[in-house]
Amino acid sequence: MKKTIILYNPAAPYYTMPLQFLALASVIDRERYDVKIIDARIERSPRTAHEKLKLLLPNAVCVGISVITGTPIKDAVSATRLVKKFAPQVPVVWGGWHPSIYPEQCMREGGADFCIFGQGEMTFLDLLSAIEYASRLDEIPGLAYMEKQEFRQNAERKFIDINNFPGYDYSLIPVERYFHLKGMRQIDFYSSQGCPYRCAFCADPFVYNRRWSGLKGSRMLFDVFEAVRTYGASDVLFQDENFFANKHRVMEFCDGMVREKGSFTWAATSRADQIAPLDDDVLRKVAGANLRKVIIGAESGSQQMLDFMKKDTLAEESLISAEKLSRHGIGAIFGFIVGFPEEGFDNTLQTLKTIKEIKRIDPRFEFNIFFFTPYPGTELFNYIVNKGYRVPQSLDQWSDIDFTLYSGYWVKHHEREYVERFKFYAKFSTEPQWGLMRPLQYLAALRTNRNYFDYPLEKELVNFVRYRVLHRVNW
Ligand code: B12
Ligand code: SF4
Repeated sequence: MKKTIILYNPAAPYYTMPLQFLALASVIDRERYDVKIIDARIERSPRTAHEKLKLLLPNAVCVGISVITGTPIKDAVSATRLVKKFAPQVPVVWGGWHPSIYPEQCMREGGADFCIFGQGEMTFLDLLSAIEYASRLDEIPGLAYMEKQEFRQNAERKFIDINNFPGYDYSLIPVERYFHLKGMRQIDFYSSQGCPYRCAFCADPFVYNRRWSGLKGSRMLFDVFEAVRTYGASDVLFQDENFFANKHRVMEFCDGMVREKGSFTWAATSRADQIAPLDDDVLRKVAGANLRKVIIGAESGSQQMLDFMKKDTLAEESLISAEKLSRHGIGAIFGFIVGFPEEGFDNTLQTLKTIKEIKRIDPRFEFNIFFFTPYPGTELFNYIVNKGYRVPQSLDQWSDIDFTLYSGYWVKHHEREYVERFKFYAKFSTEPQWGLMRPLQYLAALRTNRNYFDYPLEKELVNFVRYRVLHRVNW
């Protein structure tokens, strides 16, 4: 009987497909091992996920857990404890972004036996064979482990071009269940790894050392079409750090989409300085290849802040991108970050002004505003530590960072409240509304135009209906 490799994705209120496990599974010898993926995000409750985990343990060779910074850490720790309680002989391996940055903390405080840092495929494979044959651990690059209570971290593994890895086997996950939860037949796809840029708030330059590798255009086309055909998908969401990092590859994909008459739409990540310089011919081509939406890390409307965070873009590039995308009928989500220590509220206001200008160019464009969170492994994390700001110290404290509620303690209450109100009114005034909501929408537009957000009664009322009465998730 084949042994089982269990891959566990901790509970969190989202349901993108667990691509990290499809990546790991792609290199595992399936003649030899059964791969079982448990995604606690799509289970009825973490308890149901734990029950499934418990049932699989007797035949398990190891349990791999994927951990990103924030709330998922809590369930990663619970699942690890469960394994230790019911099958202490089964090693628990943590991989992903948090263990890549804090392997020692994840083992000492989280109970993991091994941590894999950086790209996971080959390190996991080597570790599996070391577990099976009790062979040496100190020769496996990319691995951290404990030896007689001592922390050991091996050398970094050489970054491998992802064209060397086989394609993903989506049959390992319940694709229809993800479609249902997403509310659309959307496949998540990962076509490149890493990123060549150096943004100071992002852990990518630390985890991948600014290396990047992308599937060649022809391979990407083949794998995407295969997944779309197999599952009858109508949309593809590229979850790459930076899909547009190589323009030539994007053009190859677009040519192929047109040639093969791909009828599905797609959305992908980008930067303002990648979209702004595109000329009309290129934009016509990507629009003709069914590009539905670009997710742009715009980050700030203030040049001073863009320079501070080493974004290496110009503030006006967001507006130029908006104008060009709108003209070619391509949708966009612009992401912004405010609330850096010492940002100064006038810089935040500059960002809000930019958002209004983007909305003026095309009211259908969406936006997100996040408060700066000092993610570990980033340049700005070190900067604020050196400046004497408090940051989480333990695994438990890292697990408390919540992605919508968190803002640095240095952000003044009234400034945070102003941004939250702006977010509500600017979104509400441009989203489709019906019936009784229409007069409120008119009021919201007036408020946004005049920057008047005092006494936000409509916000309270709408949120009461949305989250208390209709029980919608508050994003
Ligand atoms: C999809 C996605 C999401 C989804 C779901 C997250 C998930 N993974 O389930 C959503 C949209 C909900 C989301 C939300 C957020 N995300 Co997010 N997200 C991503 C994104 C774009 C893709 C993840 C993915 O599927 N990658 C593809 C796989 C193949 O790559 P991978 O995950 O890196 O896996 C490889 C290795 O890490 C390793 N590995 C990973 N897991 C494991 C497990 C084992 C056992 C082993 C051996 C190896 C291993 O091997 C894999 C193959 O090489 C990444 C960026 C990226 N492109 O990776 C950001 C990213 C993971 N998100 C990030 C952040 C910051 C967030 C938010 C906080 C954003 C925000 N400000 O609101 C929130 C909240 C997250 C939370 N705490 O709950 C950061 C994480 C930084 C960190 N220190 O943890 C990333 C890296 C973006 C970035 N560059 O900053 N996110
Ligand atoms: S924020 Fe985006 S562009 Fe900047 S380093 Fe991270 S992944 Fe790359």
